[in-house]
Amino acid sequence: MSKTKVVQWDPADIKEELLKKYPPKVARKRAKQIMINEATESEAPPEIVANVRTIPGIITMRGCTYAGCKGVIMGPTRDIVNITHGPIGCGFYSWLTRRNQTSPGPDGENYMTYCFSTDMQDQDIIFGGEKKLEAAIQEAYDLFHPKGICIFSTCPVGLIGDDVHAVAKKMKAKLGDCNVFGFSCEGYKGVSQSAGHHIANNQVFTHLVGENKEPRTEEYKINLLGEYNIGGDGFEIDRILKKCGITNIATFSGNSTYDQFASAQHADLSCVMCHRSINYVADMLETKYGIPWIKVNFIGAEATAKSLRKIGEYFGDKKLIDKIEAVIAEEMPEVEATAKDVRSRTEGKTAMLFVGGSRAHHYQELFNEMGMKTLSAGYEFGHRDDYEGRRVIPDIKVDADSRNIEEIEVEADPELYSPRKTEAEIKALEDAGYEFKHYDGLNPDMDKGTIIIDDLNQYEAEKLVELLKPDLFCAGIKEKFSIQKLGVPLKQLHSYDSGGPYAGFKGAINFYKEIDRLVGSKVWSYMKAPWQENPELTATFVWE
Ligand code: CFM
Repeated sequence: MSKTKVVQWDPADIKEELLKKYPPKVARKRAKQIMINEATESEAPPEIVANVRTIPGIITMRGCTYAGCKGVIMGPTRDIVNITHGPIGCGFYSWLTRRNQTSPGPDGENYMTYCFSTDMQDQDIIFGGEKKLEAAIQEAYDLFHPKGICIFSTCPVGLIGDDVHAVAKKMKAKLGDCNVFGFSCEGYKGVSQSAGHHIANNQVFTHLVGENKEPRTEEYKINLLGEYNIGGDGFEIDRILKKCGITNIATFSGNSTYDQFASAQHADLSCVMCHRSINYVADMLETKYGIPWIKVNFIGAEATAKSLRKIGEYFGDKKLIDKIEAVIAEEMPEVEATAKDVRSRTEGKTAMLFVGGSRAHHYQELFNEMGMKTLSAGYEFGHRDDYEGRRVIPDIKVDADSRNIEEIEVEADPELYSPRKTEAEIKALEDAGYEFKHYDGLNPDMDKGTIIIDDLNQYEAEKLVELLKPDLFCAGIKEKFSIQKLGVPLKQLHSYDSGGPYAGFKGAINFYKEIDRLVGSKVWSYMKAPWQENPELTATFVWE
């Protein structure tokens, strides 16, 4: 049975359909988070409401602040012991589910396979959990002697008032050779995991960055910010960087080590992959140490080549530029051959992408390379700048929820601040079209008339699929099976299902092949859910 596309829908009708079932107040709020790209109704580009609370009762795709801090930012670091202070479920469900891969390296240190938790019980909630936390830190130290121990607060910790920072300070002093610090990243602290990113970035910058003073003598030193090595993406990017002769001092934080964070101030350029989760660190590194930052994207072969060239142009050294061109020339033929092969089958197919804060944008590069069209996309927790570009940052309203997240004061370091380029050098680059601290966001890269939706929910996801019948839906595990039951394949762009890497050149090849198979398979459309085949089940109460 072939699927027929509903072509008669116009985006305004789709939006209306999505909102139709809501009570008026909910519909009014959601209407501001559903936008028709380049809407014709107004001259100015339309604004989207983002980073606001999910309406109670709605089944959101979002995660919590603890997940953003522990799971996303600190979780991928392999030689820091990450202790969850809270009930066991919080630690267990944030343990290895994100597929951030690690490779131990010559030191052999890798705590990724352990799940550390204080396993709070009722009595800890009543009498306080600080003593238990102290004991857990001591136990972890005695067993592993790690360079660092991080403590993550879950909801009950904030509710009962355990002071994780005081415990961390006390234990740091007691242990002497282990950096212990904590995060007030209770799950409820912000409207989504985005708040957790900010909290994590602030603490890492305060307690860790800059600690290793040992000078670095390598050439072309960069930091790679916002790359978390999901499915081995970071390994592929590191392979390419190494081949080009670029030194990656610190990745924040895929397969990273304590020492990488501690040495980040030695880099001469910060390259930001995931703008949402880490732009704070890029800004702080610039303010304190004088390291400029650029936006890069290693998702998509063309985007990878472009990002490498951007790094080359920054250093401006012919040796590096030539090497980068040689690497691109060597890697691209296989990519192009695979793209050409799959395109005969993928051209014109349609996709929808709803992922956290970056991937709903970045992955459109790969779909474009396959000739596929993105009908609708959005972030779970992106901010307006991730949609509309950084130019809107000064206009973003700071609400009570954002004010709840600590802003730290960063100043130029009296000894270590040294601008990597003179003002004249920066100006010359900018005059030639080079963009520092620049991100245009998702909207300009999407076609006119496509539908951009912030904080999509279960109901709207199913409705969208029903109305637009895409060939592929990209989201996460929570959405996977409900969408597939509608007959549409779902590719997980958080964990990559069991696949990856998808970054860089080899990753692009992997992605083309996998998506080709997914959109070419009719298996999901053959499936019938029991309720589609049989009349609705009825039942009666026993007393009737
Ligand atoms: Fe950045 Fe990420 Fe993402 Fe993100 Fe995430 Fe992730 Fe994501 Mo899942 S840091 S915003 S909080 S790119 S875990 S590796 S896939 S929602 S789009």
